Amino acid sequence: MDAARLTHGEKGCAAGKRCFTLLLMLALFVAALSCGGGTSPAASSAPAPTPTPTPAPGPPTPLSGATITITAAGFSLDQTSLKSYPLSDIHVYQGSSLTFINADTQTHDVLSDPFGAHNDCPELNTAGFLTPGQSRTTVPLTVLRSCGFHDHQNEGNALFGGKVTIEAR
Ligand SMILES: [Cu+2]
Repeated sequence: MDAARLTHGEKGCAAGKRCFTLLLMLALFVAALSCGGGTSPAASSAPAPTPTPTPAPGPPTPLSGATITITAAGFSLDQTSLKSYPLSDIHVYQGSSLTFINADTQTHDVLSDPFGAHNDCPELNTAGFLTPGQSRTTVPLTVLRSCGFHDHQNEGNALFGGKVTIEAR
């Protein structure tokens, strides 16, 4: 079918100069089109970002535990937990524990907020007094609530504190 059309077209062109002029104009038109078209795909393809696979939407899944290291600079949350939560807003599943490591050369005393009473989450008080190099894991956090915790020896210093929220599984 295409071959037949081509043959027919060639015959038509061979008939006169007019056909050549038309072809020339057509060629120029096509050239102009491809020129104009040449820039637009290049412009549109350049900024087109590769669709990055986005992680699961919504809030991160609560942790099944977290480790807080204490140095002279304050508390720091373990890197794995930090991918989901900051130290100031840790979320764990019910029954999880927090582990505190004293990596300082001084003693520290990890207790529940509030300052003075230390009774928001009594379970957190089981971390307690830690000598240099000592670490301790709290008893499981079973009650669904939010509790701040702090180093009793640095009360009021925001660097020596954090918060944990216990969530149902
Ligand atoms: Cu205190």
